[in-house]
Amino acid sequence: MSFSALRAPLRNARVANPLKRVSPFPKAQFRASFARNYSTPPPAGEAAKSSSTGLYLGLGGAAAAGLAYFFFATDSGKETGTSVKSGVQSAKVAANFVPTKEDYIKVYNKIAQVIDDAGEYDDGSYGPVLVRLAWHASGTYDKDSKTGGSNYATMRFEPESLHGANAGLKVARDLMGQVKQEFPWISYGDLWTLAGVAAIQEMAGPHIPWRPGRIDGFAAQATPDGRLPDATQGADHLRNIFYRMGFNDQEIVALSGAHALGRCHRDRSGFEGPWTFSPTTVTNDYFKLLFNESWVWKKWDGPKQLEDKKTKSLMMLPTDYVLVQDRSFKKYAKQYAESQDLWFKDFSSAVSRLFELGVPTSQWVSSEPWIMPTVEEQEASKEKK
Ligand code: CCH
Repeated sequence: MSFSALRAPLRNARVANPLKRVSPFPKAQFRASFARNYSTPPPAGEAAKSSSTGLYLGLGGAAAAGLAYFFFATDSGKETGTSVKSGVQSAKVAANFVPTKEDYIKVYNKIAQVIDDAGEYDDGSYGPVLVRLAWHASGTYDKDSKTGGSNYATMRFEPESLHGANAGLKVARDLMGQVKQEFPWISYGDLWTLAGVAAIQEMAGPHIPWRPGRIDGFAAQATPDGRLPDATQGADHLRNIFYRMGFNDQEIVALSGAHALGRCHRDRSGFEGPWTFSPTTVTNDYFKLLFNESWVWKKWDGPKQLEDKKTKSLMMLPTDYVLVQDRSFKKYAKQYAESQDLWFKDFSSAVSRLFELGVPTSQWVSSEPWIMPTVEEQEASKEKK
């Protein structure tokens, strides 16, 4: 497949100056001032609810493949009982229903609608927080023990939902809970990763090859705290974390470019602010800004982070900044700053792999990942017919 086919078209014209980009979403126009410290207060009882709502034993693509249910792995009698009941409900749905790619496209479209329907939330889009959900669900993978990853969607359960790194993700899990009600046959792991794919593609990023097959598991399959990166650390830590998942230096840098999107929230991670001026559009601005701006340590009462000297409105985490300090990382960061096409290509394949971590090959419903068409591409193809 040629790379141009991988790349989702931009919805709207962009302004050449990266510091003055126009967001493709009218609603998501970036706020000119950063007067608000954070946009969305933390929901009460973060994660407490999701851990009980998440017991539904989704089957998704795995059901389509005729895989067995995971009735045996259990934490408590209550959980087993609820899961078996949910499993029976799923089985009823699944008995007469084998989802096709068209069905997954319907879920994709619903997610795209939810992303855009964000009102005053952050920069007018739920896209970035959904990308973070998909990444945190997948990034717990350990290649040696073959534990963690996106297969069992264990972030539905405590204590994983309460791990410090997952603060704020209840927003995203609750949103996907709504989508799940409309499409009860999809597994949470498939739903969350498909949401990450839809968010990247609908925010003008590259296509991310994706396929269904994840199954929902139990709290017992959750991974211990500490598997996701700590933003206060350096290059060695990044390597330890990402090598454990099976990624190399180039892929670490490519994946980090996701910080073109979204922002840090004081009440979630303790850090504050966006990385780029267009946090709802996938661009290589993150890399450009790392090289083109002067970054200085922010003087404040929060954790150590950098700010751009010129506008003091953008931020970089210590782990972002090591990408231009470490020699090996810097080489790739420079290439991505110089070519958005190259970054799109590498980002697409690294994210696709990330979202598949921890899923046994036998579970996939198709031998090759699918390209899910964007909403715009679907409309264009309808018009042609
Ligand atoms: Fe990240 N990320 N991330 N990140 N991240 C944060 C937010 C987002 C680290 C730390 C943070 C990836 C890698 C890393 C997103 C995607 C990816 C925040 C702020 C911290 C801290 C959370 C808050 O306060 O809301 C560290 C350290 C690493 C090390 O590599 C990778 C990889 C990806 C995806 C491929 C996205 C998107 C956000 C924005 C979320 C939002 O709500 O706006």
